[in-house]
Amino acid sequence: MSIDEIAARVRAGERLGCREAAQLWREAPLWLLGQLASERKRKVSGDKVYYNRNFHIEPTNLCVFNCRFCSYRRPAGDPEAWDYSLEEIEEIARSHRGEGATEVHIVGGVHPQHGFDWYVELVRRVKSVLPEAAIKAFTAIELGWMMDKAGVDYRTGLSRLRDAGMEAIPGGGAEIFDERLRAEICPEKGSTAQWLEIHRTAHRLGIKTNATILYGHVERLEHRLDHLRRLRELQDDTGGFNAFIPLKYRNFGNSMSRIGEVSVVEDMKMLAMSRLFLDNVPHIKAYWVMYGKSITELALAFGADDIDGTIEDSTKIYSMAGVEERKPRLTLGEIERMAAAAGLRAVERDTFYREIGG
Ligand code: V47
Repeated sequence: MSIDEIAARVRAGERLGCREAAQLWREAPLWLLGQLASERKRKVSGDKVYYNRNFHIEPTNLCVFNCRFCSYRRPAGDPEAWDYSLEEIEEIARSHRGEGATEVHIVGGVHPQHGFDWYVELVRRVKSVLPEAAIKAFTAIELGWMMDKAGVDYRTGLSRLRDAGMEAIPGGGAEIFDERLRAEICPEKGSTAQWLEIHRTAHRLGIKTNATILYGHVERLEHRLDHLRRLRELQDDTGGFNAFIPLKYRNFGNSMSRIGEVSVVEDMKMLAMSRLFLDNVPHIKAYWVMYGKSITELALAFGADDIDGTIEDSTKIYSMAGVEERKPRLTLGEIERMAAAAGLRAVERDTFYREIGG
């Protein structure tokens, strides 16, 4: 098939197979990918760029796992390690009162000691301090570890967390689904099957989740497409994913640093392909903390319709992995200017993509 024929099929709303997607990736000019992805984006969200008012809580950077790409983990006793108590976490939540946050994103390392009840109590306390904010908490990897350790089945465990106030689950921990590569870059970590099962269970309980991919390391195009295919299949079954977030491997301060980082052109292709391949996931997020502000502006011309949120200098995962923005924070003015630069309109949303104000 020619690129023109594939492009015509995409425009007609036909689903891309892995083979056509690979051909598009290899042979289509960048401008065409941008055009197709933007057309698709406009069908879903018109001229809108979504953002929210949010901040992160990262309870600890101690972690039972040792992923090769991670720049964030520290061993116990290290001067750069932190391990907050429930009281300290409650205090962090309190310090953000009055900012108008509609979402608290809680993720951290997988703690060696805490039991399941500790996490339930964490959610309950943050929710009681900020009842108006939605809690989007714990990657499937953290969840799998805490529930397996406590001998709680996923349905029961997720229901208990939901009853305490956890309303959504972030997309982290997916990394790369190909089992051989996963064994290479994060050998101890929870499996692909576990990640998918926890998201499936959450969706069945009505809990919305996000999905990610970590790209730009040892994987090849076929692994990226395999990853997208597995997500598309799950989404066909459940419809529970709100957003997909391609995460570019950042190479500072981790044991895969020698690999280097992929180009911005590659980033744009990854965003466009995500938008085109994942025809059943409504939102593609260009996570500005990871790309930086100027690449995020460009991402808005390659199918992204969401940039994440104001952040309020509350996350260290990417500053420790070498991104320029050491104290990540976006003002509403900056967000509006970024959207306008791309010919789009900034729209505030909540965790569930309901529009706020306007
Ligand atoms: O799972 C860790 C990634 C993820 C590096 O759901 C790295 O709205 C690049 O998932 N280079 C956590 N990436 C972050 C995450 C996320 C972020 C923003 C929004 C949402 C959402 C989810 O960060 C990890 C891992 O894939 N990561 N180290 C690194 N050196």
